[in-house]
Amino acid sequence: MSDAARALTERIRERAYALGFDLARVTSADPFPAAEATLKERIAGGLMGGLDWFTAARAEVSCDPRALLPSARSVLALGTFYLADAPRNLTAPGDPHGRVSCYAWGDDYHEVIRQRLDQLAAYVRELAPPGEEKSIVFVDTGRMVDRAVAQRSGLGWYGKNTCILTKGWGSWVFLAELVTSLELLPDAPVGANCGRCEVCLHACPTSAFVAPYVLDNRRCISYLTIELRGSIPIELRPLIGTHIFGCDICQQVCPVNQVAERRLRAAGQLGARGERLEFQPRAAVGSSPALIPLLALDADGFRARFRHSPLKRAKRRGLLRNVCVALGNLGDPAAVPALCRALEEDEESLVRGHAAWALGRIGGVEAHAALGRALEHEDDATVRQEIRYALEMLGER
Ligand code: B12
Repeated sequence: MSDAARALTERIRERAYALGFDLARVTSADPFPAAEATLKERIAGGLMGGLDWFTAARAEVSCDPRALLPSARSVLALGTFYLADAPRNLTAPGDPHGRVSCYAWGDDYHEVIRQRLDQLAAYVRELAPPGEEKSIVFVDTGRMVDRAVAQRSGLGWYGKNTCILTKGWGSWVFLAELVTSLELLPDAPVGANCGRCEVCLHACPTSAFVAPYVLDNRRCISYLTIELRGSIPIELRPLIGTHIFGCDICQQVCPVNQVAERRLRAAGQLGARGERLEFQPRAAVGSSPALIPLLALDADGFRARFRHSPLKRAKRRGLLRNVCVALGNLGDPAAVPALCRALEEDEESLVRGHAAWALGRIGGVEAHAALGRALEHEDDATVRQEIRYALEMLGER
């Protein structure tokens, strides 16, 4: 590796830090055969169930940087710390609140990081002789296997919960990449691992970990509350608790994260003064939003409230479905009038069906009456089935 490549790598790394990235490591643009084999195995085994876009063909492309940029020589792996301090649950009797995963409290990271990546790519272009450099950037949605890149570049190591853990920031980092035709100096992977610790595997309320490093997507609360478009399987609903968008449990219980959080707090990088403004809870989202008002959101209200927030991904129908499940799990009778309105008036059958389930869980005279009324005029077969199930739940009490 020439001194010029070494110097170039350092300049790009420095600029990445100056732009707000917290970690920047380099790996070659060689393929990731082990990741490709794992991805294909998981897809074939149904563990990526529900993510129809995650096909074997996609796995091949995402594990080969040169399939994405034929002239690629290096990949710059980038990490951005996002944890912020905020009350996680504000629920009080008569005022039920839900939980939002902390990656979604602030501005949408895709937008924030994309801007920084574009600035970094422009800088890299300036450094290279005209016409000689090509690069592409990725954050999350791109066809790049983010965690495998992070692991090989030494940005972090695989935790048993499948998240990439880093020395300074725990797993509270977003991953992104710049794939470039420039020759940069590669870093070595880190030797760390989870040892005998399996805390995360046992903490998952839905038992989504089939084994260490193996997640069954179909049981993960993050999938169920963000990516799943249809009905949440009835047997999993009680296990979701008050999560209305994503879940952090397998990260919160991780001892590596707990040590990192304590260290960051002591160093003033976590807590009132040290946090990144962009990932602080937005007023419209917060870390623990009141649930009853969310049920009253119409399409325009939803768009306005979640415009630059990751929550928009769930769409109105998905978020209100989750709100119903959380209210059913909390069992607070204060939610009954709003749930009755959702059952009888919401335009989305998905929301009406989950409102029925929640009313069945909470019970009471008003809930019972609304379910009976709805059964008389509901046309949708799935919602009718949900209502009958809810009435059965009430009958069993
Ligand atoms: C699909 C997806 C999901 C799916 C998960 C499906 C799945 N089983 O992976 C769902 C919607 C459930 C999800 C949830 C979450 N996600 Co997501 N997700 C992705 C996405 C788009 C692809 C991930 C992927 O390739 N999965 C395929 C599986 C097979 O990969 P894997 O689990 O990493 O498998 C590797 C390891 O298991 C390892 N391995 C296998 N066996 C063994 C054995 C040993 C001994 C070792 C050491 C390693 C090892 O090799 C595999 C291949 O690399 C990436 C973005 C991207 N473009 O990469 C973000 C990404 C992984 N998600 C991210 C985040 C933040 C989350 C959530 C924390 C969000 C939340 N709070 O709700 C949760 C975490 C859940 C969890 N424990 O993984 C971050 C993770 C950052 C990090 N520090 O790791 C990413 C990288 C997005 C980003 N750009 O920042 N996600």
